[in-house]
Amino acid sequence: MMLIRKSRGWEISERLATPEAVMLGRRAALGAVVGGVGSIAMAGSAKAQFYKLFGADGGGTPDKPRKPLTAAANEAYKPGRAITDEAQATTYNNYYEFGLSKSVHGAAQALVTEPWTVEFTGMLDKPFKIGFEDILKKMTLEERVYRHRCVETWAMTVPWVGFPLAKLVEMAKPSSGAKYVVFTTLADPKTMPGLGQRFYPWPYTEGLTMQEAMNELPFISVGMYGKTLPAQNGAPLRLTLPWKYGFKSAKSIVKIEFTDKRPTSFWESLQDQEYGFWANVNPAVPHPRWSQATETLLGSDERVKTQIWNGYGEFVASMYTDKTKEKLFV
Ligand SMILES: Nc1nc2c(c(=O)[nH]1)N[C@H]1C(S)=C(S)[C@@H](COP(=O)(O)O)O[C@H]1N2
Ligand SMILES: [Mo]
Repeated sequence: MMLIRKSRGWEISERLATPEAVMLGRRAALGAVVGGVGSIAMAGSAKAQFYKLFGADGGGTPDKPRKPLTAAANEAYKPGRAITDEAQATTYNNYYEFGLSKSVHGAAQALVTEPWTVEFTGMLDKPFKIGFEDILKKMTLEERVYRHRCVETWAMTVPWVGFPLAKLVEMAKPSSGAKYVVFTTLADPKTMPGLGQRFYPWPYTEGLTMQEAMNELPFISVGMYGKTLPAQNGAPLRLTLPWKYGFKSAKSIVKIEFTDKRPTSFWESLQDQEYGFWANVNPAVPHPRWSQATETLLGSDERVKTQIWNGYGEFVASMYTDKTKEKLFV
């Protein structure tokens, strides 16, 4: 199946550099299939179950229509390289809730994004819930072309439509004692077959310091390529943190919490030696199991040099000058 499929260039990098999926997920998924266990009801043959878990049926289901969503381009963040083909960016994904392969776009069409509510909780003036459409009404949309660098060494360049995370934080009015903001992703066992893998610490969570959250770069994306987000890229709203490894950019956010305790994220709680809190891109600091010196752009076979802070040092490096003892690049 997956292993004998003919690879295109960028899929080779997946095979070589997805050891976390290989080590943790795929083995666990195979166990689940062979053992017939799993918390979700899965009708059909073992093969169908296999495809469900891996999201390998991705090609079969076309994307739901996306609404046009355009906004004025903010030119302050020059990507310095060509925009990735939309077809690549929307068919080569990491969204483990829908399966462990890169081809989860079909499976992800089961995501229900209307209605969508985001809960604000923890250390803030007054906890509240707000509908996605009501958030949009309060925000001024802009387009930003950002580089994206996955810890697995693939990369892309995407025109996102959205608004600064700082605006959302301001709207929530966190209390002065809040030091971190934590993002929680939807975890719906009815539509997300990946949740059947009990091995993973669902729901997917990620966090930032308040200082990071208020920096100008963190972006809440609600669209890409002039349209609303496809399910597989994290509809209806996701984080976009261009100087950090991609796993920090949590998708399909349902909860935002302010706290004074540093959170432990999904990946950190699985393997803290490999996926830490900071996860800032640095070509000079290898992942424990592979080099981070170069990356493959989706749609190309070539490897190009990775830049420290993924090229965004002028905006973010100053936040870390007093943290030299921290594991900033894991
Ligand atoms: N909820 C959730 N968010 C997630 C992930 C995930 O599996 N689940 N994968 C992360 C990883 S590893 C990357 S590289 C990016 C991929 O975003 P993309 O599919 O839009 O390229 O999403 C991040 N956000
Ligand atoms: Mo990633």
